[in-house]
Amino acid sequence: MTTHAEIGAGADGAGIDCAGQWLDLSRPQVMGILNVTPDSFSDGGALFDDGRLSLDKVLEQAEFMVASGATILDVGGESTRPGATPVSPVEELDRVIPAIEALRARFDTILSVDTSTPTVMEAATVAGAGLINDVRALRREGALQAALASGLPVCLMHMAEEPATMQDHPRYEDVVDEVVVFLRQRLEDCMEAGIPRARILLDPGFGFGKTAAHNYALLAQLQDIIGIGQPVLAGLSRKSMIAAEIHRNMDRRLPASLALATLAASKGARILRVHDVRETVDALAMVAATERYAR
Ligand code: 8Y7
Repeated sequence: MTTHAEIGAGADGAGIDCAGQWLDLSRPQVMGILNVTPDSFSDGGALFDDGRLSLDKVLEQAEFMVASGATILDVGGESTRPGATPVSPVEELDRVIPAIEALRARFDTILSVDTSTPTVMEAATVAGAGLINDVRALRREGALQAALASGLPVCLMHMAEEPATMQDHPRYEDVVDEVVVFLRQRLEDCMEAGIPRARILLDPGFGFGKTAAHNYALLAQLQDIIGIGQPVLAGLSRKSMIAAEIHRNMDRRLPASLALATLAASKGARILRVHDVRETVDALAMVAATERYAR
C-alpha cells in the first residue's frame, strides 16, 4: 500500500499527513490564527475574559474560521511580537493545551501548535495537534528531539535572533541568500536527526528580524525559497511591512493583507497564515482557479 507520506510534496496530488489527517497541498490552503495570548501583535487578548483565557471565545472564533474554509488552525500561547516578554513553559502549557483539547473535541480541522517549547510539543501531540509550527525552527534545546518523537510534520521558520531583540538592527548582506542558506541547513539538520523530508515545511519568516525592504525582497524572490523543494508557508497577515508602504493601522490592513497573500500564493506558497480567513479563502480561490487553466 502506498501511503500519503510516501507521495510527499511536489507535483499535483501533493500533501502532508498530519497525524492521520490529510493536508491537501495541491492548492493554497488557509491557516487561521488563534492567539491564546493576552498580548499578541495584532489581536492581543481578544480571546480573554477578565484576564483569563475563554475557551468559549476560542471555540467561537474557531467555528467562524472553520466555517469560512480554514483547513488548519494555528494555536499559539507565546507572543512573538517584537520586544515581547518570554512566557514560562508552564504558562504556555496552561494556555495552549486546554485550547487544543477543546478544539480537537469539537472540530476535524488540522490543529497546528505554534511553539518552540519541547514540553508543549509533547503535550500538544497527545492533545491532538497535527502540526508543529516553530518560529525558532526547532533550535531550542530538546525541540528537535521532541518534534521527531511526536511524529508530526513541522514548519521551520527563519528568524534572526530572538523576538526581544530581532528588530533592533536587522542586517543582511543578501537577505534572500541568507534565508535560503539557513532554511536549507535546518532542513538538513532535521533530516539528519530523523525527521522525514515529507514532514518538513519551510517559511521565510516575514517580519522576524527583517526591515520592510527585507520582507519585500523575500516576497519578490519567494521562488528561491520554494526552490528548496519543500512546501512553503507564508505569514503576511497585517504585518508592519504593510504600514511601511501605506501607513494603515492594524484594523485597516485587510486589503493589503489579501494582496500579499495572493502574491505569495501565486508564487507558489501553499499555506497562508492569516487572521481574516473568510476573505483570504476567497482571494486564494482566484489563485486556484487561475492555476487550473495554466498550461
Ligand atoms: C508567523 C508565525 C507569527 C509567520 C509562521 C504575526 C507564529 C506574528 N508569524 N508562524 N507566527 N510564520 N510559521 O504577526 O510568519 O502573526 S506571529
